[in-house]
Amino acid sequence: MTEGTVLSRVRFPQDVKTLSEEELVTLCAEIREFLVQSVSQTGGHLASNLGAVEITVGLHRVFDCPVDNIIFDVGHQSYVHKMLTGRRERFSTLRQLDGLSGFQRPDEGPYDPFITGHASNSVSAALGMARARTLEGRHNEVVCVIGDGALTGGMAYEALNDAGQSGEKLIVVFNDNEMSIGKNVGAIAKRLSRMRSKPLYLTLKTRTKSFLSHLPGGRGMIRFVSRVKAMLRTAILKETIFELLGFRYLGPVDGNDIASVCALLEEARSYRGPVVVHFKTVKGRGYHPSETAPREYHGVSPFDPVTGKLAPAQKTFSDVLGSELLRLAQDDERICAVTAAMEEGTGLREFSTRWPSRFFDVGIAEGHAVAMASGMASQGMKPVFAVYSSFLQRGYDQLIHDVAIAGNHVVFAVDRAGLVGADGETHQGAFDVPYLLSVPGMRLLAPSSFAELESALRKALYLEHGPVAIRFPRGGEKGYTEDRFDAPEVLLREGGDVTLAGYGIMVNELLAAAELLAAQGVSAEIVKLNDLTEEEHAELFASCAKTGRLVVVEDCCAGGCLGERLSAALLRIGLVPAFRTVNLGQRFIPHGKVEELYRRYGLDPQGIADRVLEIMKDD
Ligand SMILES: Cc1ncc(C[n+]2csc(CCOP(=O)(O)OP(=O)(O)O)c2C)c(N)n1
Repeated sequence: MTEGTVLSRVRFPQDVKTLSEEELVTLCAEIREFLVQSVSQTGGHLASNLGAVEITVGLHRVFDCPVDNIIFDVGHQSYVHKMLTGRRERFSTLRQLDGLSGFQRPDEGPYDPFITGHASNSVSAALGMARARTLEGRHNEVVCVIGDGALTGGMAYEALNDAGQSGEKLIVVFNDNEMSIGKNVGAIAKRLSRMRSKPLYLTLKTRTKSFLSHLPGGRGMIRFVSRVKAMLRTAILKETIFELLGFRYLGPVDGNDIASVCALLEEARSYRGPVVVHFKTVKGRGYHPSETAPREYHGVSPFDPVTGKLAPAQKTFSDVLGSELLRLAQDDERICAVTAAMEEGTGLREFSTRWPSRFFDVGIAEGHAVAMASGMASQGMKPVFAVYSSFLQRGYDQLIHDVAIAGNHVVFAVDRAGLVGADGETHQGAFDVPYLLSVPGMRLLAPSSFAELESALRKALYLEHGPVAIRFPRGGEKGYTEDRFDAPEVLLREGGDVTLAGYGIMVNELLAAAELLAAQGVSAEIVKLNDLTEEEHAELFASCAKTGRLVVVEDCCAGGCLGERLSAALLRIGLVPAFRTVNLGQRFIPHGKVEELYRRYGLDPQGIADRVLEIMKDD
């Protein structure tokens, strides 16, 4: 599609620098067309990238990557950056196994200076790089691009606070579209949008800007006018939060106007210390379906680019969590739902409209969410914090310090536990089992079906005390749809040759593996574990004593997995079956389809069966 276009001539940042201003405008339009076509095939983060086209083109016009470092916060909006840094031809592989990542990854080349995926760390990383640059006497620029959503995360303020007094030359590009995944929340977002709407602070009109930029010395005039505007703003509106923190503040300017973007970035480049450049952008810009429904097009599966029609959603574990919580909240006014900017993803949308006073979106602030929920619990409320497994990593200290030591009754609905697929390393829920099992007093439940998730939620809210986590996977249930959650462990299938133990969604792989083994004359017994914290394993140990062989299958990392605990427990009672674990190992799991990853890492039925046959050979 790109032949004969401006885009076809642009492969690397230096190509952006040779274009005329008109060609830059054309380039931005062609990039949008490419993005829509490409993401409609692979799926990915569409709306965020469409909104950041001009900012990214402007950055590559003004700065010199890879000598200059550009870090995109979260990195979900780095597609245009990838296109302009030699990776456009690989876009059909985006988020596919062994293909391009949907986030920045240093192993894709020198243009991605830092790993990204979790929000609000870009200012910290950029400041670290700036300090290293200064210590080594280099003179390259360090730039980070951060959205207003990511700016709800406390880590960003810790970094701004540090950077503001550091004197380091650092450029923070603030991409303000007033959206996180959904509507952005919080006092700072409100204040910034109020500031944007004051007529005095609106950018120069595009026509004036392009008129000025065509005059000799016009760019200097643009810089002069923006400086005067900044002074006026400071005089009338007082300081922005950025100025209070020690940054020079430029903007706000229309971030979807390439001439304004380039002019302001050039100005930022000319300053010595830390600078914030504030761009106002439209999420989903330039593609009608995403511009009118940016929340729905934040992250998409493959879709029809002509109509924009998205595939109908399948029922997921998140939906079930949301609907059961809604139902329980009807009869119990103590139930509250907490999310860290993931209302949609965690199935809480309906809850938020039905019970707005008991719904709390705290922004991308998982640590705060955990401590806040614990505060509620300390006063007798029943908070349920619905959070992705990998994002709860951010709240680990709060989990121990603010919840577990006091034993407050907070329920953690740990969504996206296990492999999530296309988002890759940063998002795989590979660590929750070890990090939750290690917390004293924590209960960890692992339902395998929709019905069991409902039972687990009721159990967590009404039969347990202290912190309780329920881990469940991304997507929907598979063949196993029963509800056998009334005991800590259950015998799912009888057999005499080997015991297979597992939990959650992996139970489906165990059942299929048992069928494969049966075809080879091996009879497998399956013990399904519902409560991973339970220390009594009457059923499991009896099974091991019978078969003399145990294989524990888990969709979590190896270190600290349940298999390790079970092997220690078996040793303690002097029962020593032939033993193997099947899990994700001590590695970071890349992006790809979950089934492909199961296959690659031996968690699919064949992989499990092979492991069993291996221990049978040991006899
Ligand atoms: C720690 C963490 N929590 C949650 C998320 C999920 N997440 C990805 S993008 C996003 C919204 C980011 O909003 P913003 O920074 O404004 O970028 P935009 O998509 O609007 O361009 C969220 C909540 C994440 N990546 N990291």
